[in-house]
Amino acid sequence: MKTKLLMAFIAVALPLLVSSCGSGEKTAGPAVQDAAKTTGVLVEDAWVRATAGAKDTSMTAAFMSLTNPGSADVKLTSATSPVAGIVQLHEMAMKDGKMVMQEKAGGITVPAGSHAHLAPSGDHVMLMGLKQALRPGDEVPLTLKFSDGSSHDLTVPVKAFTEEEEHYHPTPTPTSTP
Ligand SMILES: [Cu+2]
Repeated sequence: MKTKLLMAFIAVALPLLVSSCGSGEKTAGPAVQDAAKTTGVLVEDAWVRATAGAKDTSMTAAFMSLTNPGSADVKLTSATSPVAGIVQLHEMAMKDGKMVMQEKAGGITVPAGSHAHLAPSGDHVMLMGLKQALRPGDEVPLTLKFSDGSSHDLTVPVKAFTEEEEHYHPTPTPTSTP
């Protein structure tokens, strides 16, 4: 009887636990990768920021949630995309009181049994030297390579350039005169 209850609890609670992290944005829609090919790190909710409306249309960034179900840390070590001349792994850092982005030495660690969230104002996959404009609704091929030797070929949706622009280009808050 007790065992039965416990099993029921596990069946209900486990999916919740697994999905509880990074569930803030559930706008990504269906999974962007073939689950059958998944090894090592899981990639979820990947998206690329559209260049439409951006000040600098030669570069943009990809964001995603990475989950490492294994017992050893894994690093995202590199990424490539046919739409970009250069792809780098970036982090945001405070320099002289200003948030700047810079290449993340050694890659982005996905801790064992945990997550890494690539998000605006945090770590991101930087796409530079874009060969085309990226509009909402477009899809961008993106290949991720991990330190465990695995790689993921993704098709990542492009989403509208929104308020996170201010993390890259701080602008004064509009003030309304009383
Ligand atoms: Cu960057």
